[in-house]
Amino acid sequence: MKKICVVGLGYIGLPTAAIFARSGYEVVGVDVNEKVVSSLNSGEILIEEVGLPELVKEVVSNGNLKASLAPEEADVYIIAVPTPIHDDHSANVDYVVEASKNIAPLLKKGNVVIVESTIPPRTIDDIVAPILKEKGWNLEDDVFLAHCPERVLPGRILIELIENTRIVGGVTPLASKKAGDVYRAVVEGQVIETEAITAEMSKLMENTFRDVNIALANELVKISRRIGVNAHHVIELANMHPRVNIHQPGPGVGGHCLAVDPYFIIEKAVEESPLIQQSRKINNSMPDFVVNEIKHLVSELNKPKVAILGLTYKGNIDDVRESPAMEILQELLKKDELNIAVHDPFVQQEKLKVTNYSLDDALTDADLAVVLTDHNQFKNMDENKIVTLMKHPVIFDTKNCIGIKDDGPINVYKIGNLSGINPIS
Ligand code: SAJ
Repeated sequence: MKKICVVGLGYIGLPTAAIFARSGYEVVGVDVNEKVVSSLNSGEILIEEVGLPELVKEVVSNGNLKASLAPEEADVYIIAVPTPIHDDHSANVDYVVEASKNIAPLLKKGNVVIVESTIPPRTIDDIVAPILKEKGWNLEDDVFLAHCPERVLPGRILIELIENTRIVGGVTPLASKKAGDVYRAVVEGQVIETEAITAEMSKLMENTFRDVNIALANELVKISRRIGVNAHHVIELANMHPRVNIHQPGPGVGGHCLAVDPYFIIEKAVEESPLIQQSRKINNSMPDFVVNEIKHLVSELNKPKVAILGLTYKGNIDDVRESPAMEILQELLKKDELNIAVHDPFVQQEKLKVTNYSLDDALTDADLAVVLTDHNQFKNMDENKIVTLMKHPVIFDTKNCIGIKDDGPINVYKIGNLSGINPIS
């Protein structure tokens, strides 16, 4: 049985550690956060992910998974620490560097080191490999280094960790093979071997593809407003073509992946990436677009009440990182003429500076309700209740997700169909 040391017990490291532990490996999970370590050792976790609490309880109680503040000697090391961005949008790989330095003294001949964190192209070859070489390790024959990017969707992590295809890019073909074999023991999807830089770039291009595609949809929203066509119908019809797949427009692109990863490519090839840069700008402009639309809609009302429905970066999760909804909220709160009431069924009150009202309280006497996240609760709202509670029953749906039709007593404005809309009076 092999021993695996997973460095970083976040959204990726923890489920990864748990899955290897479930398969019978001896796993030690490492984190700098004492609370994460102590709670894990008592079988508790601090993040939300479907099925994870039960799995962690099981593998901690059967002794296969334990947590520690420092890495331990193992056969395989998996680094899954965050790679945030600096204010200038360049990648901050400090945690990857620190993790590599911490494990370097523990290495033994035959060990496999895998970086799962999302990293700019050439990070494995130019930054991680030299750290291990500095300790005297020969990366041809003795220690096997590879990048294997995580590709899972929050909410489906335990399923996708097993089912998705994994790309394993080693610094040598043997490293790809050795790292690939680590995943082959637990992954049911394909495990494909390539070079480190190809693995780094393919991961970044997956998220960049979505970001650019969403930018196209968001640009269509603005064009549609100008020329008077319903962007949602346009996308629906265009997507009936077997080779067209335009993504959905919205209030912006959030999360720690799509809104971040394209910058990792841009920083390495500024002149060659105008399309990727422009797409980031378009998506970053959407919160302002939504704020302006809200201002327009309530411009004829005195101290209007605006109900903000949804704050997370996407539906049915509790994550507000890089959330365009949070940006929109911050902007609206600056406007004294507005009375803002927020409701998000997933976000805990302690994470917010404003009150998280119940849906009913947020809607009571509101002049406008703005849906910023496609939580299931908003898709199935009760029409009669809205009419009873709101002063003006008007909904601005920026996610094109609510079930309420525009032919009843409620005015529903969709983000892709805003041409010629008059302020509420
Ligand atoms: N969004 C749109 N329109 C769309 C789809 C998404 O505006 O048509 C917005 C969402 O509302 C959200 C943002 O984009 O604000 C990102 O959401 P997402 O569901 O596309 O992705 P993430 O960031 O939760 O996860 C992505 C996934 N990548 C791909 O699907 C290619 C996931 O598989 C990756 O593991 C993850 O990034 C990551 O960690 O890189």
